Amino acid sequence: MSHLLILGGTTEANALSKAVAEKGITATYSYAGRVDNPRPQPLPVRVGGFGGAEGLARYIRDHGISHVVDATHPFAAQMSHNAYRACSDAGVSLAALTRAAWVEQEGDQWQRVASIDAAVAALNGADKRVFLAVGRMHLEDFAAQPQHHYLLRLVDEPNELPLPNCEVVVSRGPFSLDDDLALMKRHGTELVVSKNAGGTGARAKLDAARALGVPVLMIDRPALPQRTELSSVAQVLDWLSHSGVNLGV
Ligand code: 3Y8
Ligand code: NAP
Repeated sequence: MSHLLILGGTTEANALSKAVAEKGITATYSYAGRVDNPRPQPLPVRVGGFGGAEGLARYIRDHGISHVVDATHPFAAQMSHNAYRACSDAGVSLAALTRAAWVEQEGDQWQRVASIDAAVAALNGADKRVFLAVGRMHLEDFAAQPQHHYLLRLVDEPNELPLPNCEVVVSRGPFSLDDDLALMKRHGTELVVSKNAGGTGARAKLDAARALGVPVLMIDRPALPQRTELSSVAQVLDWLSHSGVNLGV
């Protein structure tokens, strides 16, 4: 009997969830529990950490998980490393559903940095109007550069903010070019700070930056484990069927 665990939290994970549910494949969708109201899924959902790689290996054994698809965000590196270790310990198949990194295009003005810390360091200097589109979890790091006027886009209303000079937009993606153009014009954005998330859900800010002639500070992805990487739902379904999962009709 197969049972698929989807490590979710992305647009691609949601597309996979829909396809897996439609095929009647036994599966569970997993969220970390980062936001107040995660998007509902057409599969049974579990929320919260597993307790490290050991906890995930235990979850796999206790729930008869036969396959794991790591469809987490490319910056969810700890989860991806844990999934790799847990699946090899528990002897179950693992594949990642990933999306290609964004690449600089004609008209883009990117400065690439290797990490969030490097992005903080690169913000040294005179105050600017900065669209800090990296979420909530690392905002404290940017308190080292309080001189800027920040536009923050967050999924949930924040409790407190570590930045003295900022305005907040509460909005979850996927985002549109028109909305991001209007947002950046209204804010008078002079620099966009972005993780290289890839995919379609968050790229509107890059297209808006290009259209407005605004530079982008682009944070490269952290290192991820060497694992089977698939780039579409169809490839995942094919991988499942070739590793013994009955795709129903
Ligand atoms: C909880 C689950 C869909 C999936 C939506 C994708 C697209 C929109 C773009 C900007 C960038 C950011 C952030 C972002 C995007 C999708 C996708 C994606 C970036 C949800 C979701 C969860 C999270 C967690 C959240 C983080 C934050 C990061 C906001 C659901 C909506 C900035 C990443 O407040 C917090 O603690 C937020 C935490 C991790 C990064 C951070 O450091 O704060 N995502 N985002 C998941 C869980 O609990 O397991 O409700 O859907 C999912 C999505 N966020 O089709 O609907 O696939 O990438 N998410 C980044 O890229 O920089 C926003 O504003 O331009
Ligand atoms: P992370 O730093 O790699 O993971 C930290 C810990 O959070 C993990 O060790 C695990 O806890 C728990 N965790 C992470 N993802 C989980 C999941 N899908 N199900 C259950 N537990 C999970 O992860 P993150 O960057 O905080 O990302 C958390 C979630 O937000 C993921 O679902 C990710 O896809 C989504 N997301 C993240 C970003 C981003 O920019 N980081 C962007 C969009 C969406 P234990 O060690 O206790 O098991």
